[in-house]
Amino acid sequence: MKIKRVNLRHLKLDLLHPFTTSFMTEYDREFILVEVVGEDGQSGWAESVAMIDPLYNEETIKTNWHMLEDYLIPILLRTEIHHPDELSEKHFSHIRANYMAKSALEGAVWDLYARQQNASLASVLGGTKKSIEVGVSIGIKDSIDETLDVIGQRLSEGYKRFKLKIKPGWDIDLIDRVRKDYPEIPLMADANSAYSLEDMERLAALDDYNLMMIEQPLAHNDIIDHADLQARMKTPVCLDESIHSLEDTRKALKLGSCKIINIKIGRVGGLTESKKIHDLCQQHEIPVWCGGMLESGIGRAHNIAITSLPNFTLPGDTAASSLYWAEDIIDPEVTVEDGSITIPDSPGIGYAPSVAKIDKYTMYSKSYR
Ligand code: OSB
Ligand code: MG
Repeated sequence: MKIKRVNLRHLKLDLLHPFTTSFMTEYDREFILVEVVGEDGQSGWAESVAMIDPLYNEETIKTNWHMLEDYLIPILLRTEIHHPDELSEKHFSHIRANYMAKSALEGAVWDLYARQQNASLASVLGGTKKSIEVGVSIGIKDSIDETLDVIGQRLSEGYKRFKLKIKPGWDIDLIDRVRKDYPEIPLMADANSAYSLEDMERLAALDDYNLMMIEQPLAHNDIIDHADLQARMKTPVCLDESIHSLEDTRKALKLGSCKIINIKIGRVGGLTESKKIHDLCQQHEIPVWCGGMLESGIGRAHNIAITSLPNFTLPGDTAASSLYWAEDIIDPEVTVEDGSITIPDSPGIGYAPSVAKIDKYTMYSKSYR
Protein backbone atom coordinates (compact mmCIF):
# COMPACT_ATOMS: atom_id res chain seq x y z
CA MET A 1 0.00 0.00 0.00
CA LYS A 2 1.07 3.54 -0.74
CA ILE A 3 -0.18 6.72 0.98
CA LYS A 4 -0.75 9.61 -1.43
CA ARG A 5 -1.80 12.29 1.05
CA VAL A 6 -1.81 12.98 4.79
CA ASN A 7 -4.07 15.58 6.41
CA LEU A 8 -3.29 16.90 9.88
CA ARG A 9 -5.95 18.78 11.81
CA HIS A 10 -5.68 20.50 15.19
CA LEU A 11 -9.01 20.10 16.98
CA LYS A 12 -10.43 21.37 20.22
CA LEU A 13 -13.32 19.71 22.04
CA ASP A 14 -14.73 21.04 25.31
CA LEU A 15 -15.06 18.49 28.11
CA LEU A 16 -18.54 18.33 29.67
CA HIS A 17 -16.88 18.17 33.11
CA PRO A 18 -13.36 19.21 34.14
CA PHE A 19 -11.03 16.23 34.74
CA THR A 20 -8.50 16.51 37.59
CA THR A 21 -5.56 14.20 38.25
CA SER A 22 -2.61 14.50 40.63
CA PHE A 23 -0.83 16.56 37.95
CA MET A 24 -3.41 18.73 36.12
CA THR A 25 -6.99 19.81 35.51
CA GLU A 26 -8.27 19.58 31.94
CA TYR A 27 -11.26 21.65 30.79
CA ASP A 28 -11.04 20.76 27.13
CA ARG A 29 -8.98 18.60 24.88
CA GLU A 30 -6.86 19.84 22.00
CA PHE A 31 -5.40 17.13 19.82
CA ILE A 32 -4.09 16.27 16.38
CA LEU A 33 -6.30 14.21 14.11
CA VAL A 34 -4.44 12.29 11.40
CA GLU A 35 -6.06 11.24 8.12
CA VAL A 36 -4.08 9.18 5.62
CA VAL A 37 -5.43 8.84 2.08
CA GLY A 38 -4.54 5.79 0.00
CA GLU A 39 -4.18 5.53 -3.76
CA ASP A 40 -7.72 4.13 -3.91
CA GLY A 41 -9.00 7.40 -2.35
CA GLN A 42 -10.01 5.72 0.92
CA SER A 43 -9.05 7.34 4.23
CA GLY A 44 -7.70 5.95 7.49
CA TRP A 45 -8.05 7.88 10.75
CA ALA A 46 -6.35 8.14 14.13
CA GLU A 47 -5.63 10.75 16.77
CA SER A 48 -2.56 11.72 18.76
CA VAL A 49 -3.07 11.57 22.51
CA ALA A 50 -0.32 14.12 23.19
CA MET A 51 -1.64 16.99 25.28
CA ILE A 52 -1.01 20.73 25.20
CA ASP A 53 1.50 20.56 28.07
CA PRO A 54 4.23 17.95 28.76
CA LEU A 55 2.80 16.83 32.12
CA TYR A 56 1.76 13.21 31.54
CA ASN A 57 4.78 12.53 29.36
CA GLU A 58 7.28 14.75 27.53
CA GLU A 59 5.32 14.95 24.28
CA THR A 60 3.05 17.87 23.36
CA ILE A 61 0.80 18.73 20.44
CA LYS A 62 3.58 20.91 19.02
CA THR A 63 6.31 18.27 19.34
CA ASN A 64 3.95 15.78 17.70
CA TRP A 65 3.16 18.14 14.84
CA HIS A 66 6.89 18.72 14.32
CA MET A 67 7.71 14.99 14.35
CA LEU A 68 4.85 14.22 12.00
CA GLU A 69 5.54 17.06 9.57
CA ASP A 70 9.34 16.92 9.49
CA TYR A 71 10.06 13.20 9.94
CA LEU A 72 7.24 10.69 10.02
CA ILE A 73 4.96 11.90 7.21
CA PRO A 74 7.86 12.35 4.72
CA ILE A 75 8.96 8.77 5.45
CA LEU A 76 5.44 7.43 5.00
CA LEU A 77 4.84 9.33 1.74
CA ARG A 78 7.94 7.91 0.08
CA THR A 79 7.57 4.33 1.37
CA GLU A 80 5.62 1.42 -0.08
CA ILE A 81 4.45 -0.85 2.73
CA HIS A 82 2.77 -4.23 2.76
CA HIS A 83 1.64 -4.29 6.37
CA PRO A 84 1.32 -1.61 9.11
CA ASP A 85 3.75 -3.59 11.34
CA GLU A 86 6.56 -2.47 9.01
CA LEU A 87 6.25 1.13 10.23
CA SER A 88 7.35 0.55 13.83
CA GLU A 89 9.57 -2.42 12.97
CA LYS A 90 11.46 -0.82 10.08
CA HIS A 91 10.62 2.68 8.92
CA PHE A 92 10.15 4.59 12.19
CA SER A 93 12.49 2.55 14.39
CA HIS A 94 15.59 4.76 13.96
CA ILE A 95 13.68 7.74 15.38
CA ARG A 96 13.92 7.79 19.16
CA ALA A 97 10.84 7.85 21.38
CA ASN A 98 8.08 10.26 20.21
CA TYR A 99 5.66 7.41 20.83
CA MET A 100 2.43 9.36 20.53
CA ALA A 101 3.43 10.96 17.23
CA LYS A 102 4.40 7.59 15.74
CA SER A 103 1.27 5.96 17.09
CA ALA A 104 -1.02 8.57 15.54
CA LEU A 105 0.35 8.04 12.03
CA GLU A 106 0.64 4.26 12.38
CA GLY A 107 -2.93 4.09 13.70
CA ALA A 108 -4.31 5.90 10.67
CA VAL A 109 -2.44 3.45 8.42
CA TRP A 110 -3.88 0.51 10.42
CA ASP A 111 -7.41 1.85 9.90
CA LEU A 112 -6.83 2.26 6.16
CA TYR A 113 -5.22 -1.20 5.96
CA ALA A 114 -8.26 -2.79 7.63
CA ARG A 115 -10.67 -0.91 5.33
CA GLN A 116 -8.72 -2.08 2.29
CA GLN A 117 -9.00 -5.69 3.56
CA ASN A 118 -12.72 -5.04 4.06
CA ALA A 119 -12.21 -6.18 7.64
CA SER A 120 -12.67 -4.59 11.04
CA LEU A 121 -9.62 -3.16 12.78
CA ALA A 122 -10.32 -5.52 15.69
CA SER A 123 -10.19 -8.56 13.41
CA VAL A 124 -6.96 -7.58 11.58
CA LEU A 125 -5.33 -7.06 14.99
CA GLY A 126 -6.29 -10.60 15.97
CA GLY A 127 -9.16 -9.65 18.26
CA THR A 128 -11.38 -12.47 19.43
CA LYS A 129 -14.06 -10.82 21.58
CA LYS A 130 -17.50 -9.71 20.39
CA SER A 131 -17.91 -7.19 23.19
CA ILE A 132 -15.76 -5.68 25.91
CA GLU A 133 -16.49 -4.76 29.52
CA VAL A 134 -15.46 -1.26 30.50
CA GLY A 135 -14.87 0.82 33.60
CA VAL A 136 -14.60 4.50 34.27
CA SER A 137 -11.86 6.82 35.51
CA ILE A 138 -13.11 9.31 38.10
CA GLY A 139 -11.04 12.46 38.60
CA ILE A 140 -10.26 14.27 41.84
CA LYS A 141 -13.37 16.15 43.03
CA ASP A 142 -13.98 18.98 45.51
CA SER A 143 -15.33 16.57 48.13
CA ILE A 144 -15.66 12.90 48.97
CA ASP A 145 -19.46 13.24 48.90
CA GLU A 146 -19.27 14.42 45.31
CA THR A 147 -17.09 11.42 44.44
CA LEU A 148 -19.61 9.07 46.08
CA ASP A 149 -22.40 10.61 43.99
CA VAL A 150 -20.45 10.08 40.77
CA ILE A 151 -19.69 6.46 41.69
CA GLY A 152 -23.40 5.86 42.39
CA GLN A 153 -24.32 7.35 39.03
CA ARG A 154 -21.76 5.29 37.08
CA LEU A 155 -22.74 2.15 38.98
CA SER A 156 -26.35 2.65 37.93
CA GLU A 157 -25.16 3.07 34.33
CA GLY A 158 -23.57 -0.38 34.55
CA TYR A 159 -19.84 0.39 34.52
CA LYS A 160 -17.82 -2.64 35.59
CA ARG A 161 -14.87 -1.04 37.39
CA PHE A 162 -14.27 2.22 39.21
CA LYS A 163 -10.91 3.95 39.11
CA LEU A 164 -10.33 6.84 41.49
CA LYS A 165 -7.56 9.32 40.96
CA ILE A 166 -5.54 9.78 44.15
CA LYS A 167 -2.72 11.98 45.45
CA PRO A 168 -1.19 12.50 48.89
CA GLY A 169 -4.00 13.80 51.11
CA TRP A 170 -6.72 12.54 48.72
CA ASP A 171 -6.22 8.84 49.28
CA ILE A 172 -6.85 6.83 52.47
CA ASP A 173 -9.84 8.85 53.73
CA LEU A 174 -11.36 8.78 50.27
CA ILE A 175 -10.92 5.03 49.75
CA ASP A 176 -12.10 4.34 53.30
CA ARG A 177 -15.37 6.26 52.76
CA VAL A 178 -15.94 4.70 49.36
CA ARG A 179 -15.42 1.20 50.74
CA LYS A 180 -17.89 1.91 53.58
CA ASP A 181 -20.61 2.83 51.07
CA TYR A 182 -19.58 0.32 48.40
CA PRO A 183 -17.88 -2.66 50.04
CA GLU A 184 -18.02 -4.88 46.95
CA ILE A 185 -17.48 -2.76 43.82
CA PRO A 186 -14.40 -3.46 41.68
CA LEU A 187 -12.31 -0.50 42.83
CA MET A 188 -8.81 0.73 42.00
CA ALA A 189 -6.70 3.87 42.44
CA ASP A 190 -4.44 5.77 40.02
CA ALA A 191 -1.78 8.08 41.50
CA ASN A 192 -0.11 9.28 38.29
CA SER A 193 3.31 9.21 39.99
CA ALA A 194 2.34 11.36 42.98
CA TYR A 195 4.23 9.27 45.57
CA SER A 196 7.78 8.16 46.36
CA LEU A 197 9.24 5.25 48.33
CA GLU A 198 9.09 7.49 51.41
CA ASP A 199 5.32 7.04 51.26
CA MET A 200 5.64 3.25 51.50
CA GLU A 201 3.58 3.05 54.69
CA ARG A 202 0.79 5.22 53.38
CA LEU A 203 0.62 3.14 50.22
CA ALA A 204 0.78 -0.16 52.08
CA ALA A 205 -2.20 1.02 54.17
CA LEU A 206 -4.27 0.73 50.99
CA ASP A 207 -3.84 -3.05 51.25
CA ASP A 208 -6.76 -3.04 53.70
CA TYR A 209 -9.30 -2.04 51.05
CA ASN A 210 -9.33 -4.93 48.60
CA LEU A 211 -8.34 -2.77 45.63
CA MET A 212 -7.99 -4.49 42.27
CA MET A 213 -4.72 -2.61 41.81
CA ILE A 214 -2.87 0.64 42.38
CA GLU A 215 -1.81 2.30 39.14
CA GLN A 216 1.54 4.11 38.76
CA PRO A 217 2.12 5.18 42.37
CA LEU A 218 5.82 6.09 41.87
CA ALA A 219 7.86 8.08 39.36
CA HIS A 220 6.86 8.21 35.70
CA ASN A 221 10.21 6.79 34.62
CA ASP A 222 10.74 4.22 37.36
CA ILE A 223 10.61 0.43 37.32
CA ILE A 224 13.13 -0.16 40.15
CA ASP A 225 11.33 1.39 43.12
CA HIS A 226 8.04 -0.05 41.90
CA ALA A 227 9.61 -3.51 42.27
CA ASP A 228 10.45 -2.72 45.93
CA LEU A 229 6.94 -1.42 46.50
CA GLN A 230 5.31 -4.46 44.88
CA ALA A 231 7.39 -6.74 47.12
CA ARG A 232 6.00 -4.90 50.16
CA MET A 233 2.36 -4.60 49.03
CA LYS A 234 -0.27 -7.24 48.52
CA THR A 235 -2.33 -4.97 46.24
CA PRO A 236 -1.18 -5.51 42.64
CA VAL A 237 0.83 -2.62 41.20
CA CYS A 238 -0.18 -1.65 37.64
CA LEU A 239 2.21 0.37 35.48
CA ASP A 240 1.04 3.10 33.12
CA GLU A 241 3.54 5.98 32.56
CA SER A 242 6.68 3.80 32.98
CA ILE A 243 5.95 1.44 30.09
CA HIS A 244 6.81 2.68 26.57
CA SER A 245 7.68 -0.51 24.77
CA LEU A 246 7.91 -4.28 24.67
CA GLU A 247 11.43 -3.95 26.12
CA ASP A 248 10.19 -1.87 29.09
CA THR A 249 7.54 -4.53 29.65
CA ARG A 250 10.07 -7.37 29.57
CA LYS A 251 12.26 -5.57 32.11
CA ALA A 252 9.38 -4.65 34.42
CA LEU A 253 8.18 -8.26 34.46
CA LYS A 254 11.74 -9.51 35.06
CA LEU A 255 12.12 -7.16 38.03
CA GLY A 256 8.64 -7.82 39.43
CA SER A 257 7.75 -4.12 39.17
CA CYS A 258 4.05 -4.82 38.57
CA LYS A 259 1.43 -7.55 38.28
CA ILE A 260 -0.77 -5.75 35.75
CA ILE A 261 -0.10 -3.48 32.77
CA ASN A 262 -2.20 -0.62 31.45
CA ILE A 263 -1.68 -0.52 27.69
CA LYS A 264 -2.20 2.87 26.07
CA ILE A 265 -1.67 2.67 22.33
CA GLY A 266 -0.18 6.17 22.12
CA ARG A 267 2.16 5.75 25.09
CA VAL A 268 3.81 2.67 23.53
CA GLY A 269 4.12 3.96 19.97
CA GLY A 270 1.18 2.26 18.32
CA LEU A 271 -1.03 -0.76 17.75
CA THR A 272 1.79 -3.06 16.61
CA GLU A 273 3.77 -2.50 19.84
CA SER A 274 0.54 -2.75 21.90
CA LYS A 275 -0.15 -6.17 20.41
CA LYS A 276 3.40 -7.33 21.21
CA ILE A 277 3.08 -6.15 24.82
CA HIS A 278 -0.28 -7.91 25.02
CA ASP A 279 1.26 -11.15 23.74
CA LEU A 280 4.24 -11.05 26.12
CA CYS A 281 1.97 -10.37 29.09
CA GLN A 282 -0.29 -13.22 28.02
CA GLN A 283 2.70 -15.61 28.00
CA HIS A 284 3.57 -14.47 31.52
CA GLU A 285 -0.04 -14.61 32.75
CA ILE A 286 -0.01 -10.88 33.41
CA PRO A 287 -3.45 -9.38 32.72
CA VAL A 288 -3.66 -6.14 30.74
CA TRP A 289 -6.31 -3.46 30.23
CA CYS A 290 -6.63 -0.50 27.91
CA GLY A 291 -6.09 2.94 29.41
CA GLY A 292 -7.55 6.20 28.16
CA MET A 293 -6.33 9.72 27.42
CA LEU A 294 -9.72 11.46 27.17
CA GLU A 295 -9.86 10.50 23.51
CA SER A 296 -12.38 11.69 20.97
CA GLY A 297 -14.42 8.96 19.31
CA ILE A 298 -11.61 8.21 16.86
CA GLY A 299 -9.05 7.33 19.51
CA ARG A 300 -11.79 5.61 21.49
CA ALA A 301 -12.54 3.38 18.47
CA HIS A 302 -8.87 2.34 18.33
CA ASN A 303 -8.98 1.51 22.06
CA ILE A 304 -12.08 -0.62 21.53
CA ALA A 305 -10.40 -2.54 18.69
CA ILE A 306 -7.23 -3.40 20.68
CA THR A 307 -9.32 -4.38 23.72
CA SER A 308 -10.87 -7.17 21.62
CA LEU A 309 -7.62 -9.15 22.09
CA PRO A 310 -8.02 -12.01 24.58
CA ASN A 311 -5.58 -10.97 27.33
CA PHE A 312 -7.41 -7.65 27.89
CA THR A 313 -9.14 -9.44 30.76
CA LEU A 314 -9.67 -6.41 33.03
CA PRO A 315 -12.17 -3.62 32.22
CA GLY A 316 -10.41 -0.55 30.81
CA ASP A 317 -11.04 3.21 30.86
CA THR A 318 -12.94 3.38 27.54
CA ALA A 319 -16.19 4.92 28.74
CA ALA A 320 -19.07 6.21 26.57
CA SER A 321 -18.57 9.32 24.40
CA SER A 322 -21.41 11.01 26.30
CA LEU A 323 -19.38 11.09 29.54
CA TYR A 324 -16.85 13.41 27.85
CA TRP A 325 -18.41 15.33 24.96
CA ALA A 326 -21.63 17.18 24.15
CA GLU A 327 -21.10 15.85 20.62
CA ASP A 328 -18.51 13.33 19.44
CA ILE A 329 -16.92 13.41 15.97
CA ILE A 330 -17.93 9.89 14.93
CA ASP A 331 -21.23 8.32 13.89
CA PRO A 332 -22.54 6.56 15.86
CA GLU A 333 -20.99 7.69 19.14
CA VAL A 334 -19.46 5.10 21.46
CA THR A 335 -22.23 3.81 23.71
CA VAL A 336 -22.00 1.57 26.76
CA GLU A 337 -24.81 -0.80 27.62
CA ASP A 338 -24.79 -2.64 30.90
CA GLY A 339 -21.07 -1.86 31.18
CA SER A 340 -20.21 -3.29 27.77
CA ILE A 341 -19.33 -2.02 24.31
CA THR A 342 -20.11 -4.15 21.26
CA ILE A 343 -17.08 -4.44 18.96
CA PRO A 344 -18.16 -3.06 15.60
CA ASP A 345 -17.67 -5.41 12.65
CA SER A 346 -17.77 -2.90 9.80
CA PRO A 347 -14.45 -2.19 8.03
CA GLY A 348 -11.69 -0.25 9.79
CA ILE A 349 -12.32 1.41 13.16
CA GLY A 350 -16.01 0.68 12.65
CA TYR A 351 -17.33 4.16 13.47
CA ALA A 352 -17.63 6.75 10.70
CA PRO A 353 -15.64 9.96 11.25
CA SER A 354 -18.07 12.83 10.62
CA VAL A 355 -16.22 15.32 8.41
CA ALA A 356 -18.87 17.96 9.13
CA LYS A 357 -18.36 17.66 12.89
CA ILE A 358 -14.59 17.39 12.48
CA ASP A 359 -14.59 20.63 10.45
CA LYS A 360 -16.63 22.33 13.15
CA TYR A 361 -13.97 21.66 15.81
CA THR A 362 -10.87 22.14 13.62
CA MET A 363 -8.70 25.16 14.53
CA TYR A 364 -5.98 24.59 11.94
CA SER A 365 -5.21 22.03 9.25
CA LYS A 366 -2.52 21.20 6.73
CA SER A 367 -2.09 18.65 3.92
CA TYR A 368 1.05 16.81 2.90
CA ARG A 369 1.63 14.94 -0.35
O1 OSB B 1 -3.36 8.09 33.97
O2 OSB B 1 -4.85 6.98 33.00
C1 OSB B 1 -4.33 8.07 33.22
C2 OSB B 1 -6.30 10.87 31.53
C3 OSB B 1 -5.28 11.68 31.10
C4 OSB B 1 -3.98 11.33 31.38
C5 OSB B 1 -3.70 10.17 32.10
C6 OSB B 1 -4.73 9.34 32.53
C7 OSB B 1 -6.05 9.72 32.26
C8 OSB B 1 -7.21 8.97 32.73
C9 OSB B 1 -8.50 9.18 31.97
O3 OSB B 1 -7.24 8.26 33.71
C10 OSB B 1 -8.96 7.98 31.26
C11 OSB B 1 -10.08 8.34 30.32
O4 OSB B 1 -11.21 8.44 30.79
O5 OSB B 1 -9.81 8.51 29.11
MG1 MG C 1 -2.91 6.16 34.60
